[in-house]
Amino acid sequence: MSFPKDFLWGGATAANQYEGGYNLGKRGLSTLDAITAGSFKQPRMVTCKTKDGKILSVNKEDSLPEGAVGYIDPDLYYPSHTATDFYHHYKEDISLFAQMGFKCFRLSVSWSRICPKGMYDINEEGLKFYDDVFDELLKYGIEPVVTINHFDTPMYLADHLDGWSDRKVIDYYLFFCQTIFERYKNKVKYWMTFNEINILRSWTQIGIHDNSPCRRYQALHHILVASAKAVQLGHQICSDFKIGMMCCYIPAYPMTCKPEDVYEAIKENRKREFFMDVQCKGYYPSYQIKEFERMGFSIVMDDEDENILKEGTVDYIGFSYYMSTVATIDPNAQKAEGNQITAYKNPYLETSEWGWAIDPMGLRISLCKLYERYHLPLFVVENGLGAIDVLEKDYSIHDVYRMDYLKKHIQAMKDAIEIDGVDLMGYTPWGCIDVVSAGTGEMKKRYGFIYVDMDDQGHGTLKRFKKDSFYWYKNVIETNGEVL
Ligand code: P53
Repeated sequence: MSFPKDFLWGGATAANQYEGGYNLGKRGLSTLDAITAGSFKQPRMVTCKTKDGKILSVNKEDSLPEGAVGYIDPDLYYPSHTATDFYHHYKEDISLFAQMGFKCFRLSVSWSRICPKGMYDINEEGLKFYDDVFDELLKYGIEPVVTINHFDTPMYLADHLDGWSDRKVIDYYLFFCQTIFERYKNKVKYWMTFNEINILRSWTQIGIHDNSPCRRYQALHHILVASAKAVQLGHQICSDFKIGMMCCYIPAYPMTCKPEDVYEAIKENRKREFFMDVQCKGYYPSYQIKEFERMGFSIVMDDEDENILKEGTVDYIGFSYYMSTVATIDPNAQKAEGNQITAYKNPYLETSEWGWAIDPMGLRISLCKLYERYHLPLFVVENGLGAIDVLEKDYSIHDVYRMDYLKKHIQAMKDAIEIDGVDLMGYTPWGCIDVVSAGTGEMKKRYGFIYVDMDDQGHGTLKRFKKDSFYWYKNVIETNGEVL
């Protein structure tokens, strides 16, 4: 047997893509409530109002004019507002997860549902909602795995403080953490402080108006400090808590064995490892300090920060794994086509319809690398294939491609455990039920074992249907990964 007996099989989601109910239960707005849907070619846009009252649409990756505030245009469609409506379907959905035999379920809590302004304000109705959700999970013996912050910033903080560029947000985040740690300490044991910390940027995710590297890294410093403080606080509140970090891990291979390409890959990988180094080792690595020097800026730090980072290292590494990438110094290398992140095309790999390179071996390589570098338990908290599914007349969905993708990735994890001796805690494939895509805002980029009837414009009955992969994954869990 290769997977440990208590291996956490499950699935993963996030509030802004799944929950909906954006204006229900006294919830405050989040920055993500102001981004529209896009597509493979067309970026998602933020709608905002400038200081002189003009309404603008800005690419969600770009900077916003100084002082602009989030604005919701009643004539536009914003996918987060209903998403796939976990808010009203949680009982039904959790019973479906239980049918698949989930041991755990990863979700994020919406900060502005619990603290509508993100400050020292508490919304009891919001807290109660997650109480009900956790109780429902525990009823079936499903362990909640909670991402404290998954890409969302309360809009109030973005509008009034310029989000995470303001150091005060550390205290607001800590207050939020304290509130949920105390409230849910008997229901939740597994936490992650920030989703995909290494790709956080821009107003929609961290509430900053100016995305220049200097401003971004300053905000990220505050986030790193907040994460370290949250780890310490969580352990004080409950010594049983397991608090992890979460990184978007896309390993970069050198395109050739030319030493310059190898070095290029080292540089590319540092973009992820920097965040892991700080959160797992407790200090800024020297290569990053040198990089900041060359960029001509230094992070503004408080005296206590060094110590906070040192004392607040994480218990485990959660990471998402979808694809790998390649690095080269050759400017003529073939560029990858995709909706984000990957730069060059790996000639040995096929890609998803959204251009993401499919690479199960890359998962094994990542598991080995990370385990050898950090010696911490690993948790694959996202993985999966975004694909277009067809709902047949008899409501079946034959998603062979998805089973094929997952099968190969599970085999890779198995090999990493069995042959390489990696310590792996669990596996929660992304969007175990269909959710809105983070990158494109589409519904048609689906990951789930459960189909949700909803289209890119937000039309549909929201009815749930089991895909073929539902029955397949149920069997994987039942046999603890022995039958793929
Ligand atoms: P979507 C880019 C690259 C890898 C992972 O992504 C990413 C992103 C951001 O789009 O995000 C994670 O929905 C993220 C989830 C997201 C999922 O991957 O663009 O943690 O919120 O939905 C899949 O296909």
